[in-house]
Amino acid sequence: MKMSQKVMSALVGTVLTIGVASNAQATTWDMPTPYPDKTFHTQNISQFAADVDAATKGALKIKIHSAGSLFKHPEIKNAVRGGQVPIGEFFLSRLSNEHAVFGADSQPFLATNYDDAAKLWAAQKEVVAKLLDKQGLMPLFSVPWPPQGLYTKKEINTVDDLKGIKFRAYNATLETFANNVGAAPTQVEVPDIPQAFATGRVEAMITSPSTGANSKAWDFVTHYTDIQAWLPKNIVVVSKKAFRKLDKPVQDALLKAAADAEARGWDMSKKETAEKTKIMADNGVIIVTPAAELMTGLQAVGEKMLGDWKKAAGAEGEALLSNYK
Ligand code: PCA
Repeated sequence: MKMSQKVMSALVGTVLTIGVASNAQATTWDMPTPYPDKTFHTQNISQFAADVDAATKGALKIKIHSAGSLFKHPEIKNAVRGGQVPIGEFFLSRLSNEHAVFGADSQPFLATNYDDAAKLWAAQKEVVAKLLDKQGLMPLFSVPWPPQGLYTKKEINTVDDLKGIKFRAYNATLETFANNVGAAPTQVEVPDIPQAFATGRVEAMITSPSTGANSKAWDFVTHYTDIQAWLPKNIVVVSKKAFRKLDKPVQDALLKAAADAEARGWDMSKKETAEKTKIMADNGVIIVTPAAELMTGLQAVGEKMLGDWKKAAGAEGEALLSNYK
């Protein structure tokens, strides 16, 4: 099966090369992402793909496969690593099971605004690149989601109010956080959020105003408490092997488009925060400034988790934190 697929794609490749004789170098890269088309991250990578196309005069085309349609979220990193696809986007902190430093941006209340998130990324970048390099991967760019807030079906004034609630999680850190506040976490991917609420699998979640508004949170929750707990990031990685196969000018164009995408993505993210919070308010979600008691309680959980994270992240984690501070 594998072999015949290879032969097939070699044949298809030959036909395509003959077909575009004017540009014998034309390459198309399939790029999986877990997130739907209307997500600002997906819009940003669409622009990235258009920029690469334009800058290379069509020599490198990137075809985006959104919403987990080509590979499911948990498979994307290994699909790039294994050479099934040359490039992909995923949620960086999902790799925290490999090394805790990947999860720095999901530590509750470590970096809660864009300036701190930028400092954290600056401190994190090198060690992330080093760890990915060992797997034959190279990061191209990374963009944060807006600050993470709390979505519930009732007013939440203290940590105790979260006890026993079925809670949607998107990584191990959020799962731990939910467990620490006495909630019951379940992993649910973004495209499945409305369904998970509709069927009662989950009753609450922590995510950005982007994902809340895009999921039409007003259909299934009443309150959005703006706790600004952390700004987790997506990362786009490329296989080094695929990268090396590109001509130097194409490589340079790709890196330039990636740098532009990172800058543009951070700006888009900042804009999203207010825009998407307003959309939720306009649709009847009650936007709540968190009670002091709730914040104190959540921050205490964050402190405890940071202690555990430091132990797990070892020397790399220590270096990261001291760079950050
Ligand atoms: N949206 C994604 C990741 C963080 C965010 O804001 C999600 O909810 O899975």
